[in-house]
Amino acid sequence: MSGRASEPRERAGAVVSELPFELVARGKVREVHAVDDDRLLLIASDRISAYDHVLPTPIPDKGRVLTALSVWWFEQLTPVLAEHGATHHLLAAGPALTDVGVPAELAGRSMLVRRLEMLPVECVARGYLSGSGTSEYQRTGAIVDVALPAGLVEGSQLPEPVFTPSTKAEVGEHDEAIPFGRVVDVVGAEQAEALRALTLALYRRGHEIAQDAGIVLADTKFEFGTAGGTALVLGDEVLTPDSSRFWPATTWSPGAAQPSFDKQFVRDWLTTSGWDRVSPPPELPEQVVAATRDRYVRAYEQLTGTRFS
Ligand code: PZK
Repeated sequence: MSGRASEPRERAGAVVSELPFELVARGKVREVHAVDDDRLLLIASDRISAYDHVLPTPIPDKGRVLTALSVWWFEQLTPVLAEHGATHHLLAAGPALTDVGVPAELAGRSMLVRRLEMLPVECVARGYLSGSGTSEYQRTGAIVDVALPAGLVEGSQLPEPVFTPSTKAEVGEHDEAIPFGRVVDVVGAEQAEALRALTLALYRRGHEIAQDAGIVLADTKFEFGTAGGTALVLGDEVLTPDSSRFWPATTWSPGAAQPSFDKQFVRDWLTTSGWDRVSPPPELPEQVVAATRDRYVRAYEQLTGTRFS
């Protein structure tokens, strides 16, 4: 992917005139820039996706909230990583980033990270049945090679969290669940076992912290890399609503689709708007934007126990 440094670029909520780093990867709502040979800058936009589309209306502060939440989770998870001989990729975030040339207006939505060799597997942990997991389970009684007990329904808590890795799909495609044996083929047995153990340990700790804050962490996806060795390094964003399913604990009730902590107002409005889910999606009304911004801020404040500002 080509990106020219210093070229003005449109962004949700802001036009950035001076970003002196080359674009190396772009996701639906985030991008990665190269700072130097050893460091990358992950920038979270205010864009929001729903039903596989990026909406034309940004959610103010979403990028700053998700970045602050990731940074907070990296700190919370450091002891779990250490128990497994692992680390994370975060080097710095926030105002300190102006020292490496990040414009002040972008610093709050940016993380400076170690450049890793990323492992080509998405490390998914599920503690509840939902989404593609439910459809797999209804068809086969399992999620790929992970057998589950009979009688589970959409939203059920699983007897134990499970590791259901997936492949990174091409742009526009959905990730595809793969058997553990495929992970072994790709990274070797020892690394595959380490990924599974660490993914489940991180999920368990995240679930425990979220539960204490009134949030059900239904599932999440981690990405790991290495940096010139065999030790695992936790990368990407962690335990945000964009990489995980967050449900309000107060309304958790297995048997039907659970309301999303963050996106439910957006989904409800889109499904009653007459949008066909194929055409470009419509602009969101301001009250849906405000309510959704509030949900992201509430997720941050509930989890961290501190005000977002
Ligand atoms: C890296 N991605 C996925 C994330 C996107 C795409 N520490 C790292 N070292 C090397 N590469 C990556 C990372 C991280 N994290 C991750 N692409 C490259 C990705 C965010 C936005 F557009």
